[in-house]
Amino acid sequence: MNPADRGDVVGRFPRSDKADLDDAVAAAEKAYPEWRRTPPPERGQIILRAAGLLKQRKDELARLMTREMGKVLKEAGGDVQEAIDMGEFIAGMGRRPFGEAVPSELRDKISFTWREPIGVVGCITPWNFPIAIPSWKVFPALMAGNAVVFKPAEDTPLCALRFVEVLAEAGLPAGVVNLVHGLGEEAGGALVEHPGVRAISFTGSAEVGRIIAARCGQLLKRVALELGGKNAIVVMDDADIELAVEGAQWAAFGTSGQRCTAASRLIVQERVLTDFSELLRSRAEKMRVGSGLDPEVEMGPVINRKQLERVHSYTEVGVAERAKLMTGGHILDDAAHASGNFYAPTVFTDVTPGMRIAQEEIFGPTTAIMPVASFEQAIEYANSTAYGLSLAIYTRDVNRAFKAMRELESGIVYVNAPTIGAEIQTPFGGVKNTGNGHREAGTGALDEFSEWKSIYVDYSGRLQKAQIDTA
Ligand code: UN1
Repeated sequence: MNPADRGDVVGRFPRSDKADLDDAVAAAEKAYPEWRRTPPPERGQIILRAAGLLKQRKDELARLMTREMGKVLKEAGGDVQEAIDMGEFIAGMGRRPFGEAVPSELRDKISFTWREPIGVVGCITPWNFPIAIPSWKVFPALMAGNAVVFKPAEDTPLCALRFVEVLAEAGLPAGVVNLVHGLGEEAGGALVEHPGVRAISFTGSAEVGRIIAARCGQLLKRVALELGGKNAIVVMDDADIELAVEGAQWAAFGTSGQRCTAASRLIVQERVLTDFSELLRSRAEKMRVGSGLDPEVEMGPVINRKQLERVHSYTEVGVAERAKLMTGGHILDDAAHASGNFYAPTVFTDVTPGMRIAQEEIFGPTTAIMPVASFEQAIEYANSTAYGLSLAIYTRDVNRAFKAMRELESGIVYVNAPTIGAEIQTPFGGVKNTGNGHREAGTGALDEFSEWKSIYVDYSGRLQKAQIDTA
């Protein structure tokens, strides 16, 4: 259903079960040996063609995405663009070194490494970046020579289908990527359990990530997790305040706050607190909320009714915790909004680190201003959550900026830019409960999806003993 208009049915999709999943894995296992032997430059050609098709269809896919999951058209275009970028970037990897030549300690002996695929890998993706995130997983998995079973979120099956159609049209052999729709517990669970699937790459909530990690632990399966965030923007009193407010608005309310990189905390030094808060309030109150297909609209709906209620429940939590509600805090149910899942841009202030609204990921258009006295306190607050994905600082003091880069506990740090907007050529991921140490995209994009093989060749014609003959 279109989250901006629940009467608009976007499509009907199968609720696949274990039997469908078994078929998908069987198809992947069948296609794998041939794909594994396909030279990486040839794999790259297919990925590059897929990126080209995404480029041709960017506008059409963006419209479909907006209708399916709600983000405004410009952002949906950005989502498709991120997949195009990823495709072009990964395609080029097919002609780059796939290993290292390593000196041996012995004469007439050489060692080298190469990457090998893992086998059949499972990719489980969320609805908030319904084309970009699949591209971060599926393109590198393919480049590394794996076959894929792809289980997208049940809220965005159509974007996933279009993405896979593009791969087929680009010439990917049948069975190399297999799409399975359905629910997390059912289709996703069967994917995690399947003995033929050697690795799982999951982006979603920390709650589900924990369950998947526990199962993969028992099954000794590789698992890469990209989980939640409770990202913050620190605003120092020497910052360009208008720039900081503009950044905060974009990071808090872009994609209706439904990014794992969204700025749900704004840590502001006392001297600029009033100016910052008032400017943000007035910007939030002027935001046009509605269908993302309308070019005038700045913020779309949240994904579904359940999530809308969850977002509102956090407003109630914040009020009960005695945070001060500055603006928003309600479901928009006037005639223009009643048929969609719309929430008013919401700003709390006087928030302290112990409050739940300062600790838990809300995944909606709610942000919390936290006043601080000093730079040191700001860093302490920024690091005071279980997550560590994206943190930002606005300051014109170069010493503070560099100290922040070192002290902020997150996989991504921004200086004078908001917490959202990572580019695919840089590693993406976080520390602490945001994940389990893996990164997506960037120059290490293939790491998640490949095994290193170390090869030694002794051409001396005699037995040489490492560690012993060298003494
Ligand atoms: C996400 O929300 O899961 O940095 C990904 C960003 C985007 C990706 C967000 N490029 O905000």
